[in-house]
Parts: sequence; C-alpha cells; structure tokens
Amino acid sequence: MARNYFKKNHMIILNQLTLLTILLVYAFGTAQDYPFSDPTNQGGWILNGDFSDEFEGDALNKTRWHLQGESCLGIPGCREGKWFNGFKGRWPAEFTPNNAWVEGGKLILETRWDPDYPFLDNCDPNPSRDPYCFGKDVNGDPLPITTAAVNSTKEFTYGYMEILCKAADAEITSSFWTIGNGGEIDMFEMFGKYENRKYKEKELKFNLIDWRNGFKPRFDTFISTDWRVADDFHVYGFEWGDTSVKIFIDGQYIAEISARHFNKNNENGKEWFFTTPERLWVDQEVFYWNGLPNEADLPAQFQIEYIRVWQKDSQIEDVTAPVLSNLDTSQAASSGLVSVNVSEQAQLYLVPTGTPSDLDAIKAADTNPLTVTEAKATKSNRGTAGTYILYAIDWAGNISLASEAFTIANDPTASTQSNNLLEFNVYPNPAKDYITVNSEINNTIKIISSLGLEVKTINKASKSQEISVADLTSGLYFVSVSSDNGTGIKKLIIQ
Ligand SMILES: [Ca+2]
Ligand SMILES: [Ca+2]
Repeated sequence: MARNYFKKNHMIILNQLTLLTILLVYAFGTAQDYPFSDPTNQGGWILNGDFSDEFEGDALNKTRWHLQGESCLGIPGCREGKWFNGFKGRWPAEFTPNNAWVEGGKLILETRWDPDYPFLDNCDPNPSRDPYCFGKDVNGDPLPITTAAVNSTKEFTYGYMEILCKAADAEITSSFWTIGNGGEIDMFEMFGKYENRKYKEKELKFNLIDWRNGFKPRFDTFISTDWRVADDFHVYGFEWGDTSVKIFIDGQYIAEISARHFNKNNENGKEWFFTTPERLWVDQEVFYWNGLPNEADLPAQFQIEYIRVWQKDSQIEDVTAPVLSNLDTSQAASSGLVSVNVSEQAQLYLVPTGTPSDLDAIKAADTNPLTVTEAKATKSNRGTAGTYILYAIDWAGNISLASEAFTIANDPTASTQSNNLLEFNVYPNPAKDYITVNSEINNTIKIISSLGLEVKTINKASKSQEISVADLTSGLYFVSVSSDNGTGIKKLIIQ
C-alpha cells in the first residue's frame, strides 16, 4: 500500500518533502548515477537497487548476486542447488565460485590455469557439437581452465542496463547478458585477445536469441570500437524496452535493434519477443571454435567497476515491502545499538514513537538512514534518549511495517525498559485453523506474509477477535494491530 502511494504520488512527494527527496534520489542513486547517455535524466530513470552495485566493500552482496557453482537453494530457477539454467561453464572451462570476488571497488571475474581444481566429471552429451569435457582437451588430456559467472538473484523486465568494465586480456569471453523465459539478450560478448583475427579485440558481439524453438529466430551483430576492449574501462549501456534494445557506448547512441531485425527471416510476424522477466549475468566462457586461452595469458581478469540498472516508473515490479524480524534490543539501553534482520536491500530508519502513519514516521526519522545490504543490520542511536521503532524502505519506496518499540538511553547506566507501542496477544502460536487476537476493540488487524503482502485485514469488533487462518499456507507471517494510539507487530507461525 505504501509503495503505491509513493509510486503514484512520486513527483508530488518529491516536491513537498526534502527528506524524501534525499531518500529517493540520494540514498539509492546520486545525481551522477543516471545513465551516462542521459545525465539530466530526461528518461525519468529510477535506479533499481536489486540489480545495481558499485562493488564497494569487502565482499559480493549475496542477497543481490549468485556465484554460479555456489549454493542457490531456495531461489526460483536454481538447478541442482548450484546453477541457474544448469549452466556449469562452456566446455572445457568450468565455472567455479572461487574465481569471482569484490576487490578495490570492482567485481573481478578471473579465468585461471587451474591444474589442481577438482573438475566435474561431465562432458557435452553431443560431442559432435562440443567435443570437450570439463578440464580436458579433445584427447582427454588435462586442459585445466576455470572461469566465473555471476548472476542476479532476481529477474526483471525492461530497463536501462549499464556497465563500466574492462575485458579480460585472453582468448576468453567477457560477457554482459540476460536470460529467462526463453529469451536471451547478449548485450556483449567481448574477446580481449583473439590470436587469429586481431580486429576482434576491438569489437562487441550483440545477440538476441529465442530459445523456445531451438535457438531461433536469432539476431547477431558486431559493433566495432576504437580501442582494444581489454585495454581500458568503458561504459556500455543497453536500453531494453517493449519494442527494441538501444545500444550506447561511452554515452553515445550506437544502434537500435527491434523486431524488424530479430524476426527478419521469420514469416510468423514482427512481434517483439523480449517482453518477460530475465536474469542478469556477467561471465567468462571459452568459445573453443575461436580458440582456447593460452596458459601464458592466465590468469586474466574481467574487471567491472559497476553495474547499474534503471527502470521507468511503469516498469518497476517490486511491490513488496521489506520485512523486519528478529529485533534485538538487548544492548539498546546500554549502548544505543539495536539489530534486526531485513528481508531485502533497504534503507533502515530509526524513528521516535508516537507517529501514527508510515509517512509521518519517515518524516520524523533521523536524516541518516543505514543502507542495509546484509540480512542483519545494526543501527545505532544518533538522537536523544527515548522510545524508538525501526522502519525499512526498499529501493522502490515500499515501506515496512514498524518494528516493535524499544527504549534507547544515552546514559549507559539507565535501566532497560521494553515498551511495545501497542500491546496485544496472539494465540495459539504456532496456529493451524484459527488465531485469537486479544487487544482493545476498534483496532485494525493485518496478517502479513513474509514477503510483505497483506493477506488479511480485519476491523476488530471484540476484545478477543477470532480469525480463521485455515486458508493460509504454512510459514512465517506477521500480525500487526494498529489503532490511533500506534501499531504493534508480532510473528505468527502457520503450521
Ligand atoms: Ca566500483
Ligand atoms: Ca521490495
């Protein structure tokens, strides 16, 4: 609900509230963080925090990115617990999570000569197409090449995708692409080194592929650059829309590829196929038909300074608010520290109690929100002693329900006092068929799923309100009770 309010009234809010201007514009993207081809943001682009990363800090953000070969259990589309699309690397090179990491403000993908790596015992089932096994040449002798692939944990449809990067200086691809629901957009496959045809070290290969009927129709084109793609960092931008993909390099428009190009040999029509969600990838692959990387060229790094994805307001699909759980206030009174789990990337606000609506609460928040990139966030008190609650806001403006209230004393000798803003009881918990919510009448009860969706809303008519939950699938939920006096929230397990 809050999110829709933000979305529909986006401009009005920005004009009215300085704090929200800070929140929406500066918290998730600074003024220079618009597409390089659109620095004044004529396109109305909003940075999508689920797919954008400056790669600062010490480690890859695993809520946003998955390393191919590392566990992806629980994420839709994950195969065998480790791979999306079942893609383990292109023979003979195998993807390993060892070969990608964040360092010096960059995402590094590295291709290695890796004789000690325990390669999968796995060969192409169609050797006439691809005559290799992982880690072996066509004669079965060692050819120990490992590479890396990083993909987004979520999928999206449409947007402006931009990367600042430098290709690996070896005969291996450095690629930026999306795939999902039968579609594949290869924004580029670069070769930093190409022994037999040196001009290929100065070009991008761009492809569109429809996988539903066996790899066609497809469209391939080559875009020349004035530089060896392995020599320097450049900005490559791709605007994926509902009729085309536009290509930009270093902010300059290069080409627009539409259904007219993609379907040129397809008598079935001119429709644009790329209209459903896809997952974002960066990776390195051997294209053995071109040639293989030499041991002398390895290791070779595909270096990525940032990946940024913007969407227009109408393209934003994130409608679920972050969920706060496991609030730990045991140190709040003594040190001012509170910690909480947040279900997704968000800004975390420490808010004084007594503010009746989400919006008013954010207005009353401190002006220094914490950007939560890990599941567990710690927020310290910057204000005066008092009773506080926490709110989280995701990149799309969805506002969480408030946490339970807690007391922070700046005086470390002050006693701890736990204050729920609104006290109520839920039982039984865990529950199966019904729950009873015990509190004052004239409250509103909401049951919220762990994804932040409201699944039930009840206006409370009696002190002990019975609510059927037999129709809810088992799992974690939250019960919030709110009145003019405030809001309280409790966890609820449905069995
Ligand atoms: Ca960076
Ligand atoms: Ca969200």
